[in-house]
Amino acid sequence: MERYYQPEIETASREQIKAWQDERLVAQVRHVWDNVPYYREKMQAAGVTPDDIRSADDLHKLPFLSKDDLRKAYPYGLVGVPLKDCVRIQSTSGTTGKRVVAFYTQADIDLWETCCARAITAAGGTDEDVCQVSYGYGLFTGGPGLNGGSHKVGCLTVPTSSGNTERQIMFIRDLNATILCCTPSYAAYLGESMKEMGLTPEQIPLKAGIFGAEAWSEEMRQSIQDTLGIKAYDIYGLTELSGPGVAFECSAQSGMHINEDHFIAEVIDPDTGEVLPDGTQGELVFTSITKKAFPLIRYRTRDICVLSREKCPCGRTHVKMTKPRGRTDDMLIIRGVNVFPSQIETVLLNLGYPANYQIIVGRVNNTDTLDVRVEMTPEMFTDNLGEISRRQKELVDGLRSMLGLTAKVTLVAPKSIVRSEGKAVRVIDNRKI
Ligand code: DLL
Repeated sequence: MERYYQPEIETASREQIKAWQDERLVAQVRHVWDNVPYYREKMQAAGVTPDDIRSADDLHKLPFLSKDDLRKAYPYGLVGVPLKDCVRIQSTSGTTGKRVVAFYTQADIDLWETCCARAITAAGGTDEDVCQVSYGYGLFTGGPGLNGGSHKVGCLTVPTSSGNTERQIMFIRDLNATILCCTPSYAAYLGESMKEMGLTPEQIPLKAGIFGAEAWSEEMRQSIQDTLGIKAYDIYGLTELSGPGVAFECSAQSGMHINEDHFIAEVIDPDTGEVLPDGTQGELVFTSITKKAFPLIRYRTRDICVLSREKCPCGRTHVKMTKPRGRTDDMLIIRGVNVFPSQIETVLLNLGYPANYQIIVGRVNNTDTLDVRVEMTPEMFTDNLGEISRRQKELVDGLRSMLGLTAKVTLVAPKSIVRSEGKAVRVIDNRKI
């Protein structure tokens, strides 16, 4: 039974989607003007009033909202409804020092969970499935969002939260879990641990994984799929916009459909703010058109991706976004060259290394240094120095051709790089200290 495949919405014509967006945007702009003084002041400063917004074509007239605005308005300054109508907050991990608190009415939670239910359904989930949610529960949106989606689909939900790898594996095996939701780095870790226990993909009951919350490469997808014997689907979202489920992958596994009945997506040039045509890489900007407690208009995500409206074999018509290549604030500038950690990951995985690595950036004599610590698999591990230096050279060459930079590569023993149970921390930038 596929209650959360909603073809009347998910395969609607472009005209129908546009009509929903027009109507909902006009109402949302009126809502923030009437109820959020912070927005009204920003709009007044930009010389726009709700009367100027007659359809989604007028979206570009509205000012952008940035993480800086969220910080200024913290904690209550962007709330659009009386607090008595809010039933929950969620918050970001604050790893970049910019904690965000998002507010939800019951209706906001319902639409968020519906988005997550669509994602689980698109990954083949039904009420026959056992869905283990190994994203963190609590302030992080991963656990609560997928938990709610799993309930809506009617899966038997196993709310393990993150961590305690032995127990995770025990539940997967004992309860015959068929769907696993967690970060891709934790999925890789679980896969590695099961392999070490001698489990073959055929002995693992999982059939699908719903992995997101951090950038992961196609190579990493392939490696997780092979180890766990599953299909691995990407899911995207951010706390500011509700959490996971803003966009999700379908059976085509080639980009994520954005839930366009709830969010309008634009891609802009991060330097000029100019709106770019579909198919061009730029910064993703979202407008939430249905959420009421924490409505965000033209929110700059800092995520870099490309939008595509090409016909999808799954039949869904909602616009697709590519896997975010990284964030504008993840991008490292090393000796003047732009480097995304995901590019380094691609080189390592293509050469057969696991996705366990650390990127250390420093500065010596006013020159940036790039050190990459790469973990070997147990099969690669050797004390043959000739073999190690051959491997190092191969990695240095691979990185040079991908990045145009010479990196120092250090090969380290299996399991010596700390594993992540949530979002992996791969970059240490000592230049900022
Ligand atoms: O990470 C929400 C989430 C939970 C998404 C579980 C998917 C699964 P935040 O902690 O607010 O929310 O972080 C949001 O994470 O702006 C992206 O930079 C990054 N991100 C999220 N999903 C993906 C993905 C959650 N699939 C930030 N690929 C976003 C790449 C992702 N990056």
